[in-house]
Amino acid sequence: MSRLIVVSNRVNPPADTAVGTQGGLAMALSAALREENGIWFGWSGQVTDTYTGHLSIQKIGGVTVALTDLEQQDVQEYYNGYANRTLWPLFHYRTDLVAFERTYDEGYLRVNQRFADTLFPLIEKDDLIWVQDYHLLPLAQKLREHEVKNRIGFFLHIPWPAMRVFQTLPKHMELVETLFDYDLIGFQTEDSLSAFQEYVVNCAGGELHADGRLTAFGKTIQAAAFPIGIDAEEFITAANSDKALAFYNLMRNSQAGRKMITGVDRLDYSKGLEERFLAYEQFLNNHPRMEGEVFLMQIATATREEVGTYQDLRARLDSLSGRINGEHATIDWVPVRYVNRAYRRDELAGIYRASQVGLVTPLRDGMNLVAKEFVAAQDERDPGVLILSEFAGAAAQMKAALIVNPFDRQAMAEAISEAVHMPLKERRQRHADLLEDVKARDVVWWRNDFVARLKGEPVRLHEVEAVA
Ligand code: ADQ
Repeated sequence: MSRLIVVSNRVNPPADTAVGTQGGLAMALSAALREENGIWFGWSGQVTDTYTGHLSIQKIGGVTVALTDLEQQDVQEYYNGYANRTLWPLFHYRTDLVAFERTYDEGYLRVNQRFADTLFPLIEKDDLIWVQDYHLLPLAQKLREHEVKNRIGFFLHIPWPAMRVFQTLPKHMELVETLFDYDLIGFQTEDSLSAFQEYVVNCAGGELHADGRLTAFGKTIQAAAFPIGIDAEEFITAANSDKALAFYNLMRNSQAGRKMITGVDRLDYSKGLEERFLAYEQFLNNHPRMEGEVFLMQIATATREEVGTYQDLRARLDSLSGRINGEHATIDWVPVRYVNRAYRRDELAGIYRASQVGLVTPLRDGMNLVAKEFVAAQDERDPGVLILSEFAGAAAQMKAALIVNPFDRQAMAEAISEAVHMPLKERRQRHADLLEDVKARDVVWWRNDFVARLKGEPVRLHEVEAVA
């Protein structure tokens, strides 16, 4: 029987399946791995003095995981370097923040080689291999060098940038050539898929066939959009749990009748947090009567703290939130509650449910699962309003949200005003439309579609069209 091997930079299967403690993606991948008797392979998160290639195989929550340690230089050059200082900003259109350093490039290829060398002995003849995200773009090429003939798929969780942006990457063509060692490449959106196709056809001299296959570098692959979802049922259950209710009550009490506008993000420049703070300030300036009637609850968990750009961003946000509070606060009202902590999923669900507005305004985002979680957590009888950036992948599906351009401060300020004043009937209608899609295209739908396509089974295109 064929097994599924998932490969990702970090491996995080749930140790227990208790609602509220785990991310939907980790749960969905773990469920697939349990069903298909699979293995989850990746970096342990541990650092050794020198790379040993030692594999630690364990069972966590019924899932077999195979972990390898990396050495410090690997982490610096591959993870903090090429992945997070080169590819992440580039793929999010921040060419101004991209660092091109030869050592990063070398470290990235070296770690992909190490992953392939370490994974190779585990692979059996009929196994399906599913590689996740931008850390591991060249992995299939390194596996093929070991004569691995298995079907290998790749899913990119972040956007694929427009051709002229991607071309700023030194050795861009070599990187794309490595992708032609996969059988199937999945993107979050049609927009990313078209950008990739455009590059292949117009820059790499390839061919796009009528059935969507792409030929270049003497090889033919499948490429398609597979928009990721959340585990909607699990999140709805979490939102109705005792823990969520406790958080809901806590928030409602502390709101004291004021409307809560909520943002939940990793502290990342792609999430548009500065622009969001400024738009909220603009809203207060435009609508002085709303002072004391609303507040912004921004939860932003620090990530990638070893990368300087993230330290700078954190300092700017500290100062911006301080400035807005300094200018607008009164003795009994603070306009911005800015929190740098992480919360459990059931706690987050309670916070979303207590919110009148969800503000999800990334400058660029592969999908954005917070938008979907916000919708799933709402009380259908009295739902909050989702404001969503047109540059989040989720915007292609979530058309009943208030769609905004996060670079347009005035338009965002007016969307906040529209959201806080929206009548109940319209809120319910918009929410019902959004929830239908969040439930229909959940994470299990996404995973099954990708795996079926990787196995060579026809995708459920008719279902995509039906809910679109
Ligand atoms: P991320 O950039 O991490 O993911 P997102 O899709 O919003 O972005 O997922 C963030 C997750 O972290 C959500 O499940 C959210 O609940 C959780 N989270 C955020 N802040 C938190 C906090 N303070 N406490 C607890 N949990 C918190 C990448 C891509 C996205 C893509 C996903 C999945 O950048 O575009 O949607 O992968 O493919």
